[in-house]
Amino acid sequence: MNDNEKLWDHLTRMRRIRALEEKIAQLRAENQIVGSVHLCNGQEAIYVGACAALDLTRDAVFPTYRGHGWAVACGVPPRAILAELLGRSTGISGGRGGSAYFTAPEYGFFGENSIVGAGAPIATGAALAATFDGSGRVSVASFGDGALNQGAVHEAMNFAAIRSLPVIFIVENNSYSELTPISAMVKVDQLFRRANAYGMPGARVDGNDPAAVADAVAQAVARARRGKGPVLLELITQRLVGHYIGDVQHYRPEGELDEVSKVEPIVRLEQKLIGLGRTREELDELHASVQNEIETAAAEALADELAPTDTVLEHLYA
Ligand SMILES: Cc1ncc(C[n+]2csc(CCOP(=O)(O)OP(=O)(O)O)c2C)c(N)n1
Ligand SMILES: [Mg+2]
Repeated sequence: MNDNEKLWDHLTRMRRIRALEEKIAQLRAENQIVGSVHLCNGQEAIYVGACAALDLTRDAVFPTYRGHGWAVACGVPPRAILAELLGRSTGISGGRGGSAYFTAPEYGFFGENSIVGAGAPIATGAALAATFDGSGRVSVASFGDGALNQGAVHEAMNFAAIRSLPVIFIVENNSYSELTPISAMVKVDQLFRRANAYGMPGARVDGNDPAAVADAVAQAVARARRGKGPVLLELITQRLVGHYIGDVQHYRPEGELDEVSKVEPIVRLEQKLIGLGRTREELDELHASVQNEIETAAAEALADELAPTDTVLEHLYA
């Protein structure tokens, strides 16, 4: 693939994630989907860029509750994600995981998690296992800016560094932790500099540019596969929606959403592709075809059977 084709592929995947999130928002508003849902609109370039640099036949991604985009980027079919959120037995986790807890290890997607920061020690454990099993696997722990203040994340980064484990810590810095700006929580605004404290490299990357993300993650992966240990990547992005569906976002300064909408990753990538010779018609066609794909997936998932209630306790360990 040349650069133009690669960017087109990134755009297709980012559009697929956005269309899925928009459909999920609609299904939640209609109460077809119930419960708490966290969307990733605006952060798509991170998932698409990072997954382009991974070998998902052996690498493992550990996302958060805001994980639908990671799942799509890992290759989980949107239809299986929609069926999952709709509580259908055809869902990727049998309709038992829902929006925040589904898992698809066969795609390298090792489970969402609603405990802020909890993916970091799990990913570090998977990286430790990789040093024994000869798989060459690299683990990716992805979490938010707020999660960087969790004790478990510090412990995981320190352990990974001292053992030189093949794990990449990705901070999706969307500048908010629920309703609180990161500037109200930490004195140091360059979060990647915390890597120094553990003796690992850290870098800040434009998280709204999939090519920049892919480059940074590819370097980190190559380093980790050589046995050189972890890296902390701070990817700067914005979420274009509330923390959860229903969040009225009163905490946002006036005009902020308008500003971030101008630099959001899909708009930017489309402008770049036009500069490379693509036409507005081609871009609109892509948009329509991806939306159509998601509409079909949703219609099919809605027609599936609900997961049976008599098996609700299966696979439950307590
Ligand atoms: C251990 C723990 N503490 C608090 C919460 C409540 N909580 C849910 S999401 C969230 C914000 C996390 O912000 P960030 O890590 O920046 O991720 P983002 O939601 O922005 O993707 C908090 C505090 C939780 N789920 N788990
Ligand atoms: Mg955040």
